[in-house]
Amino acid sequence: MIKVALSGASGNMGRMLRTELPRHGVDLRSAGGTKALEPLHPGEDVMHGDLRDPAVVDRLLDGVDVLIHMAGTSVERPLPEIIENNLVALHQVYEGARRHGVRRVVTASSNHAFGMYPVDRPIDIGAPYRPDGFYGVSKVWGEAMAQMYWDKHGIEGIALRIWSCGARPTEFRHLATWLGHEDTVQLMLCCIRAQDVGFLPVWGISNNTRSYVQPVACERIGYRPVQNAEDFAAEILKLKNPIDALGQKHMGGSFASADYTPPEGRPGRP
Ligand code: 15L
Repeated sequence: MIKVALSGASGNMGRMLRTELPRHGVDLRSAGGTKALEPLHPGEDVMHGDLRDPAVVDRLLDGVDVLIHMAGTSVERPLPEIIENNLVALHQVYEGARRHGVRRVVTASSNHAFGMYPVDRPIDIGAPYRPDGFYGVSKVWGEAMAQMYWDKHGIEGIALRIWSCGARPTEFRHLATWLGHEDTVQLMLCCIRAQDVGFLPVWGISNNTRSYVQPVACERIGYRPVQNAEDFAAEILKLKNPIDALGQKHMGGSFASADYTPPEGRPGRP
């Protein structure tokens, strides 16, 4: 049986996956960060700790075939924090994967590595990066790490470019970016079970009519999303869009318009 470790198990996605993956037969070890996880049932394989510490990484990866790495900073934050959590910790995780012979690392990449694309034309999986902040830049770096550890050390890597994971869409942007929970679980099971992926970037998104990416499916791992945010459009369209006008023009939404230099403030402008 494949042994799977899940980091970031106390985060939004992590909490859901920690409950759902074992229901689908996954032998799971779940790791939280600073706070201990309350076991969901007696004997649940849980741990916690700071992944910048190699001893913590060793506990996480002992006997593990596949790591689902969801830990890290998941929003825009000051650069030093992002460097510690998304670069330094990821490096420790990958070195631990080498020590323990982990076969595959599935990392949480993000749509924010592409957030400066305008929303008017869908992008495909080969689109060049256009990050919308330092968080997005850290995800570009994470994808490069995954590629390098596959090419140099033979550790397979799936970079999941996650859009907006949630139980349901709650705002206008989500009509394009939603990743429903049923699809998330299907996606993770595909990432665990697919054969010989090497390094592979995959969109983490549902089958949304207004999707910012095409195609949404990943045939290589057998991921065929079935949820569609359009089913919620009638109620979402009644709500005020919380994103400002500039953010609405970019795939990254509010991440794109934060700390943005307008044309008149750019170099070479009078
Ligand atoms: C992400 O990458 C973030 O982790 C999450 O907080 C959301 O902002 C999401 O993207 C999104 O773009 O909706």
